Amino acid sequence: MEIRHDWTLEEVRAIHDRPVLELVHTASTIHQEAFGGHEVQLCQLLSIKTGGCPEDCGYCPQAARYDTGVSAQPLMQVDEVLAAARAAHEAGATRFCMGAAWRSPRGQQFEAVLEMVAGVRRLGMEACCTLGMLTDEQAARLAEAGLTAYNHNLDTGPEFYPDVVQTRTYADRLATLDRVRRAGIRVCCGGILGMGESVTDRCRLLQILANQPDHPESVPINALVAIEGTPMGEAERVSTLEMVRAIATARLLMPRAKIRLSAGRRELSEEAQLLCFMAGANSVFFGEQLLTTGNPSWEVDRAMFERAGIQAMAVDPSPSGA
Ligand code: SAM
Ligand code: DTB
Ligand code: SF4
Repeated sequence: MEIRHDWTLEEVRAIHDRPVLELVHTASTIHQEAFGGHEVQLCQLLSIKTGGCPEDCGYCPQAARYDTGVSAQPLMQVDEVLAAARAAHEAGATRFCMGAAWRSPRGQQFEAVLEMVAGVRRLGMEACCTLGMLTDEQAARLAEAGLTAYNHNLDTGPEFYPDVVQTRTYADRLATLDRVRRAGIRVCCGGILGMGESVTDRCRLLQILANQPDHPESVPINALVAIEGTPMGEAERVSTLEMVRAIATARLLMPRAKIRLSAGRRELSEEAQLLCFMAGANSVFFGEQLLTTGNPSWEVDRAMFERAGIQAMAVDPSPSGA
């Protein structure tokens, strides 16, 4: 198993385009070597601040400028968030991910998020946040509160990014990822398939992730959930094989990362999901709600894992913020 940070686009593309059964076999072998089994991490997601976002991400139902039926809500109360985290913990989730529809966090609201993070950690769960762009000081304070990981997706390759988002740049995204890393917080960074990007754009995203000085600890691979009212409302659904190729390529490039089969699982059959796990996915969002859209229920997922003999992954025991 080779850990590299110097992949060329041609090498990434050659891996991505291998005959799919050979690609899945290689990814599965590397997965076994890196993890010594096949457990799946269960992460519960909660939208702590929904809608009304000033950004213009072309896929997002929470951007204020698109008429998607999602209304702007205030930030949830700390005790409501911790009650949801407790319920997720009891249902078997080990990581709690809090998402906010912000360009970047501010003022008293940021202080409340710090309390949420500390409260989730006290429950014995890993805590993750996705709050938009951060300053160095905000990253340091999140680390101090015990944040395990920060989610900040690059979404696609840099050449296609301006077609998806105009209110910020790829460089802005990379700068926040750098600040998170320097604060000692683990990085959760991935993308979306099915936005009209080319295979080259997908390979560019994976190349950039794999060539970071440290690989992200988590790599979410989302299938676009096409939302009416957004510029991508009519996009065609991504195929299982495209998901499998992206996941297997991510596994080969970043052997030790947790690859998360993220949005879009409701549209995948049990067999399609198992193929994704065979290709190296070992993390999912757990619970019937993502942020504003649906996901398989706890019961449906537990039954699938039981049938497949897949165990839930334990909480990572390394110290908070490490
Ligand atoms: N506002 C913050 C930000 O953009 O970083 C955090 C929340 S944002 C909703 C988190 C991620 O969800 C996005 O980066 C995007 O990758 C993903 N996402 C949003 N809408 C989606 C959709 N319709 N389908 C798939 N993934 C989506
Ligand atoms: C990620 O990569 N996917 C999650 C999480 N990080 C924040 C979000 C998926 C959102 C899907 C659309 C919705 O539910 O609003
Ligand atoms: Fe706002 Fe995040 Fe949605 Fe973009 S993805 S519009 S930043 S909530």
